[in-house]
Amino acid sequence: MEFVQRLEAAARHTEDHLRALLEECGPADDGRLGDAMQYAVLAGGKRFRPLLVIESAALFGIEERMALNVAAAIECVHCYSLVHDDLPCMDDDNLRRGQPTVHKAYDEWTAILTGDALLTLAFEILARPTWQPDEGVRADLVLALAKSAGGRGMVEGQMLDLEAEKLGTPETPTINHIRRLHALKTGELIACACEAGAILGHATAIDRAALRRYGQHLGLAFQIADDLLDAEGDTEIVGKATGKDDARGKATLVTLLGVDNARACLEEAEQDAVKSLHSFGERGAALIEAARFAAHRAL
Ligand code: GRG
Repeated sequence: MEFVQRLEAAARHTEDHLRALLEECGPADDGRLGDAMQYAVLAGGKRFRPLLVIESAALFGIEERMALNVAAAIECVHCYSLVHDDLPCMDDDNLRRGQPTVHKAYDEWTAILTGDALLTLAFEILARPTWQPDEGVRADLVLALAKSAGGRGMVEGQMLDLEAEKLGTPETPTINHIRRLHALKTGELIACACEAGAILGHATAIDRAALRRYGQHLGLAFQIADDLLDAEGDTEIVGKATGKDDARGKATLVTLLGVDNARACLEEAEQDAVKSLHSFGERGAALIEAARFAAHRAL
């Protein structure tokens, strides 16, 4: 199967699973919160992180139906982060996935509570005993996601990003500062999606570390591609506002290094990601294609 077809299939299956999970574990009545959670989760998105969970787990012979629960949990965390990031007090965006952001379609307090509910739902999905009999695997997944999403992971990355933009600290961001910010804000959740496949597959510590490393390089490539799309992309295609980093004077690898040098960094990150898969041989083909997709994506 071509990579794009794999991604589309993973997206379809993850969405079906998310729909069922929201039905089963979402708010008990058909009110505003349940409605907004569905809006935040089911209205589009590439579902790239779910694909990474599915393909990483497949390396160890784990069937897609076992990986889908983890894929859905990580996608819930991703969607929560987008809903909160779009709020006026953070990135202040009106458009996400080609549609009004949650606080525009509803209001700010609904958007905050929707994000809160999605974040906690993610951990409920992982902790429920029914889908995975091995409690060690469940606990390991909960721990990995908590570490990647929290105050030493994605939230810390978001904090560094907002401090730079709103407080102007550090006054002169270095390339290393930006790389660290990206590693936390974008890389941690992507690395967690890859590591989760290894956890599901009871992988050796060496294979697990290799997948995490792959995810970290992939995360950097994904973020530089995002910054290039902001600089050069078309809002109609990307589904969100573009040209924002330049207009706000935001430091990114593209604004600091220029488009050509940023593209060179992107290619290096893609190659580093591929190198991390070396020990998997031909079994790593799907993840190599995922790295190519992340680096050359148009949306
Ligand atoms: C609010 C704690 C908190 C964190 C927010 C994810 C995030 C951190 C901010 C979103 C803004 C941004 C550009 C983040 C970098 C990661 C990224 C490129 C997110 C968009 O992910 P895609 O392209 O989105 O996978 P879709 O819509 O396809 O799911």
